[in-house]
Amino acid sequence: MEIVLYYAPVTCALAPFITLTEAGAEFEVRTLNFGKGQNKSPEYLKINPKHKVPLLVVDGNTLSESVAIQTWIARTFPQATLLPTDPWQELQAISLMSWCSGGIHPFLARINSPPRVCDVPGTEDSVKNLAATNLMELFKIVDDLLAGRQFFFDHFTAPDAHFFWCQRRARQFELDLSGFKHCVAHFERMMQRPSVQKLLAFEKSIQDEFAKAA
Ligand SMILES: N[C@@H](CCC(=O)N[C@@H](CS)C(=O)NCC(=O)O)C(=O)O
Repeated sequence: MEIVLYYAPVTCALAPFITLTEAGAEFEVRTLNFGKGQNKSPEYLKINPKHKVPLLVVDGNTLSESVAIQTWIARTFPQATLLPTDPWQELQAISLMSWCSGGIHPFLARINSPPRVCDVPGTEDSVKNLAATNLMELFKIVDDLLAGRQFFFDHFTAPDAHFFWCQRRARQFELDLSGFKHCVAHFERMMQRPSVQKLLAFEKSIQDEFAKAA
């Protein structure tokens, strides 16, 4: 089986990178340089008209959307138990990832690029501030979920990788999450994982490459 992950530094494609690594999968990473618009190149648009990452290509078949990709990885490498085995708990995990993707991510995207949601001059700060306020409410919910726990379930599963990305992105936008002690502890725990260390080293090497090419 040939597995290819389309990825760009800093993006949510880091979640499936971590999950594939945790699965022990062999996979090739094809990196897109967003700064050079490679996600909007005719070649990439042919395989992903949404011009987004992550995109997984398995033996030539494409799969977009993080939640589907994470679920595919978990199902394809069951020995890694990347989703809980109990069916109800499995759906709870999918629910969490859907929320990361559809509930948390859109507010992070607004901070990243306010004009994509509002092009009225002078509203940029307001868009960012509203997104930050919403994110604080969402991180409080996660903080309560993680209270007394190392991970969302009784061991590392795919939603941990997905939420790790959300929290990392929020920190990159300098949101003060220090009040959310359980989220902070989760982030620190995730940072210790070899899969995350591998991702961070890979990301750095790509960022250095892009900086040289700029
Ligand atoms: N719902 C999608 C969101 C993917 C997404 O928004 N990816 C961003 C990076 S975090 C992207 O590729 N943006 C490029 C663009 O919109 O042109 C998922 O969960 O996979």
